[in-house]
Amino acid sequence: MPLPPTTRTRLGARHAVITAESHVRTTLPGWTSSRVIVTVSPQMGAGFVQYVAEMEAGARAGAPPPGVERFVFVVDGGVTAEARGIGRVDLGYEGYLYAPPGALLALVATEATQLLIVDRHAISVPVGANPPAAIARSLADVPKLPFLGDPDARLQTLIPDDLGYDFGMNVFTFEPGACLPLVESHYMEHGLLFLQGGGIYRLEDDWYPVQEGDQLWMGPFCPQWFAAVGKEPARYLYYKNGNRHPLRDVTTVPGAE
Ligand code: UGY
Ligand code: MN
Repeated sequence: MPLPPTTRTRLGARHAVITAESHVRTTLPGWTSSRVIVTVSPQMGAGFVQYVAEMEAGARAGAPPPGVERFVFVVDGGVTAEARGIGRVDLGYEGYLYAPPGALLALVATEATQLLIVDRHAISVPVGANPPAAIARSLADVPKLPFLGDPDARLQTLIPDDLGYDFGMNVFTFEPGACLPLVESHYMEHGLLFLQGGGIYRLEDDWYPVQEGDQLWMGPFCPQWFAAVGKEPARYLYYKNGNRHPLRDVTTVPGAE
């Protein structure tokens, strides 16, 4: 009898590791010729949805639900996007787009394409702040800045650190052996995709080997630390909510009350 299959996927109280061998594909309303793999969602306690979309050439993305803002990152392939404020733009490898609620008019794959998408309910903009504007850019054009003074751990900030935006998307690049300078614990959540290389991630009291293609969820206050292991830099893309009072940006982790 064949042994049952195994997986590196793990679900903890305030974190998750989701790896490729456990992916299950589905469809979402409005998407054509596409399959999606939802890896982070409110069903596990998260305050946002993260998913991979696999699109055939010519496939169209469904519109975000009302009141939902969207971040799109091209992992592979390319898309043509149309959004209020930026018109029509082409996004290639590691191009990205942010669209506030109601701003994304079209997203069409120009070839076989894989996207990483984050959707979340937008929280109203504080009095005095500017409303968020759509953004389309290439990751290669975003400066890499040392994180807390460490030139071997560099951060790219994809969405402006401006009160109009209620979340950020960043890319961290760690040279082999570099690590986070502290075990962080914060009310903000993360959704994460490894783009390159790998290392060891501490999440709560568990330690995981992680590599390209793996996705993580870190819920509120999940203790977290990372060290890059291997002969190439480790790079990851991550979501982080912020810029809103925590009473207006509440994530409910099941069983945490
Ligand atoms: O921005 C952050 O909180 C980041 N340093 N966290 C992380 O990489 N796990
Ligand atoms: Mn963090």
